[in-house]
Amino acid sequence: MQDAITSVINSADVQGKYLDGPAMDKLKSYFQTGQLRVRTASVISANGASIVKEAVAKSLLYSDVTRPGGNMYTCRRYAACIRDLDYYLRYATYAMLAGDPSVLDERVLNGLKETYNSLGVPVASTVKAIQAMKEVTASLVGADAGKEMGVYFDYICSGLS
Ligand SMILES: CCC1=C(C)/C(=C/C2=NC(=C\c3[nH]c(/C=C4\NC(=O)[C@H](C)[C@H]4CC)c(C)c3CCC(=O)O)/C(CCC(=O)O)=C2C)NC1=O
Repeated sequence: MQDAITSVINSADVQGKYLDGPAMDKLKSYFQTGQLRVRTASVISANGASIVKEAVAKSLLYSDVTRPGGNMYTCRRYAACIRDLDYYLRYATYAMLAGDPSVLDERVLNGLKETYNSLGVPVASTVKAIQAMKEVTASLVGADAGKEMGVYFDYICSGLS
């Protein structure tokens, strides 16, 4: 897994150079947003369960997926879906803290689409639920932090689609 610092340093190292102006600017903006990132992560971790619950209510409840024959129907599958949304929220928060999406590629998206396809988990409904989490999270943490979290929620959605 990379973060905003290692990714800038690695690319300078490949060229055998000190950090140039744009690389320094990237680091500067990462450090400047450090407190915001930490504060955002602590608000999200204190409210994780309710973020997921509200997102499910907004996007999935009483839709075809929760009815008999739907992929969330039965307690076991409902619980698996909630657990997946917990994963997405937690890993999006890690990526936001790191300022880099590589943790999502390595630990979440790797093989996920194939797993979903083989189990018949509907990707469109999953994307809808992740977008709902993005909205619920933004209303909780505020516009700037919500926008930064949105980058990583969107990253998961495009990795699934
Ligand atoms: C940390 C990385 C990680 C991820 C991301 C992950 C996802 C993941 N979700 C799964 C299943 C599942 N995922 C869902 C999810 C849903 N069904 C719906 O209709 C909804 C739209 C959606 C929730 C938003 C369901 C219902 C299953 C169970 C499917 C089945 O067994 O029939 C499975 C198959 C194995 C299992 O049931 O546990 C995996 C591997 N596992 C991991 O270790």
